Amino acid sequence: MPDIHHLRNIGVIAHIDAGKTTVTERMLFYSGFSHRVGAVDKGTTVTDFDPEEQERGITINAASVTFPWKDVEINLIDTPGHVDFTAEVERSLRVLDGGVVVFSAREGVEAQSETVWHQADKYRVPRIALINKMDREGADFFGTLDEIRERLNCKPIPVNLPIGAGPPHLKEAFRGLIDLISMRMLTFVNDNKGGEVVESEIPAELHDEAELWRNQMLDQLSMYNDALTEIMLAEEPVPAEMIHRVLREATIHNLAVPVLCGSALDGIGVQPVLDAVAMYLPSPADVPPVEGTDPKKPDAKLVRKPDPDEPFCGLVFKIQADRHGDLHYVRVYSGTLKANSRVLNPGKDKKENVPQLWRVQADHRSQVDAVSAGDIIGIVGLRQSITGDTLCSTQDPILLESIAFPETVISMAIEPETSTERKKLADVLDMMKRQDPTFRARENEETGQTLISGMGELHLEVIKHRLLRDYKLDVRVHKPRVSYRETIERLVEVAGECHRNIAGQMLSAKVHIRMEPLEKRGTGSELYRVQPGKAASGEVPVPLFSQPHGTKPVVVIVGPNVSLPQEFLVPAVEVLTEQGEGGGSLGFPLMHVKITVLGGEVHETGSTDLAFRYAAGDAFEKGLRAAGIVLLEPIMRLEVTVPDEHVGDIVGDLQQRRAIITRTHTRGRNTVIEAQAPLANLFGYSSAMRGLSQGRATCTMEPHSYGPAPEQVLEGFM
Ligand SMILES: Nc1nc2c(ncn2[C@@H]2O[C@H](COP(=O)(O)OP(=O)(O)OP(=O)(O)O)[C@@H](O)[C@H]2O)c(=O)[nH]1
Ligand SMILES: [Mg+2]
Repeated sequence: MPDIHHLRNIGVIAHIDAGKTTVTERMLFYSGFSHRVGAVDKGTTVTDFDPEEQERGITINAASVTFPWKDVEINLIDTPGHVDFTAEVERSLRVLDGGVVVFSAREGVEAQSETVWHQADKYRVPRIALINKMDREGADFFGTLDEIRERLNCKPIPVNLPIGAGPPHLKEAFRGLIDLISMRMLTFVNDNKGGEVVESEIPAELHDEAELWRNQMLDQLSMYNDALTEIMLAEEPVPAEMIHRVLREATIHNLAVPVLCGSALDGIGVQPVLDAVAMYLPSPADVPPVEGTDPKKPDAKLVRKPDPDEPFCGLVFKIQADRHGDLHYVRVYSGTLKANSRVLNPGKDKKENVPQLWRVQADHRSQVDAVSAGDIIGIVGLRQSITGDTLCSTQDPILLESIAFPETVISMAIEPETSTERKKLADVLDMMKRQDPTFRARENEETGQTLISGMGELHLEVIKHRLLRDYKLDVRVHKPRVSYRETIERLVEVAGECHRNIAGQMLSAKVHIRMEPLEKRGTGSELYRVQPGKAASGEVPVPLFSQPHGTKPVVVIVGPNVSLPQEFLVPAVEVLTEQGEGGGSLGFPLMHVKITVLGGEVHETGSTDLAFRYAAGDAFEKGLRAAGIVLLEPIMRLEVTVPDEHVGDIVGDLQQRRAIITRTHTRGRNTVIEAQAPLANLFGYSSAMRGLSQGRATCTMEPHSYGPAPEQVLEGFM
């Protein structure tokens, strides 16, 4: 097991097609992990091993590999760039310590680069940037650098400069780098033997430019370190070791982003990226201790240091189903985890056996006996845990923050052709749900149809392929449509009652509730737990959990002065929560709704647990009826990049699709149009857009929010 200081957990993140998988493939080759360089376009890379990925030439699943580079061991996750698979990026960034952000020197900072950048900001993940594809026609290192600075609002510091730009047939083709720290020229032997890096003198004609950029780098770095400033003021040479140290500190504290350049396809500039990973990105020991709460006392904050001798804790961030059983990927934050041990899942208050530990190498794996703080490992044999769950030592419980995933926006009805297929379908869908937290499937017993939902057209298309091709299920698949949600229109206060004669006993109870629309999603701090067995009277409610990115669409709380006994309050809250999760008046999932239990009436006889369940159910129904329906539809954020001469056509078409154009700006010879539009009007948009621009416009879209649907759509459901 490597020493923690020599470990790097990193993710490669970027817009689709920037070259993440190609960079990864080269890294694996130069590290000696693999003996040949695979190509994305031939479907032969290590990390795009899924046939679906190989056919489409894009990454769909985040794949992890571990390889050595000089004296460090790198756990790397190659993430997908397509927005439909953004959850893969989210969960990877949640558990990684550093990121390599890849940009295309030709396209610059694209829409999804901004999205992944902000995801990395959210988890405060230190980054280095690679400006890739320097060999492409129109590659612009300095233009991309400016965009990184301006659009991503950060302090990029180039540590190498390109020599030339563009494809080999150009006179000034991209052919190597100047290392601004060693002030040497680097060229790269692109052969099958492991790729040698050749150092030489900087050509005389490039010397001044190199000096200029080195001085800029030192000026920027001097802001972070007084000793460096003093050396510079004294006009003495700054030692390379000092530059590395200051840059490392600045990077780890998210103050600066080292920028490199290269062409992964031609094998130029990849080894310096590996050096930069080792040199500037943090080891698990460099990041702050992980924070969590005591599962029994949610207000009590706990921390665990990244130390093998601390009590064990880790987070499940991914599940991969497999015929030998599910493989749970876990980031170990503290302590040591051994095979054949027992751990606690504190969120579910369940103990779990950990029979086997596996180190995963893309589609291969090897068994290990133990793993310690800072590492990433696969566990086979867990039964209860799902993505986002904490695992910890049974003696020293700690609950870590879970991972929040976005809401689905698009649905598709599927139905089994025969009843024997039904069971098979249900099993496969269950497995898919375990693997993919942004995939939902719900069976409608009346129609026999199952509604599956996901993040976009491509997401559902990939799932459809899996069902039909990989699992050979005989199912009919309908056209995709948008995933609607419901919320309520106004605040209401209602009383739900129960007067029922059940098995000769008269049951009676009354529950008062308030139901109100929430402007935004409920946050964790608004969630309260009723502690079974304790009187709730006059008690300040206890937060259930604190989850800043809380995704509870329906929040149920108990008002401060409720004097109902716990034995009735608990079932009432349970029913309200269940009903809230069950959907609204039109059967769509509810969101942005808060329900407060205001009180209730206990009758001398007949007030039982069951009576309160009925009364709460009645209150929920009455509340929904009185509060009015608002049908919500998904609104997408679009970014269309289009040559100037086609802007008019694209804008006209967007307006017809009820789009609101939020901003336009120019990038090179193109106009970038940013807009928001209902997903319902965007089906088939990519091909329409290509038609209007003779194939020259490109577009990305991602879910933005849910907004009220037009009246006629609502009427269609009434
Ligand atoms: N010319 C050139 N092409 C490159 C370079 N790097 C990658 N490509 C090509 O760009 C395309 C996309 O590369 P990938 O490595 O799949 O990009 P990715 O970022 O992994 O894409 P997704 O995983 O789908 O988001 C492929 O056709 C690569 O061959 C490069 O440095 N120069
Ligand atoms: Mg890829």
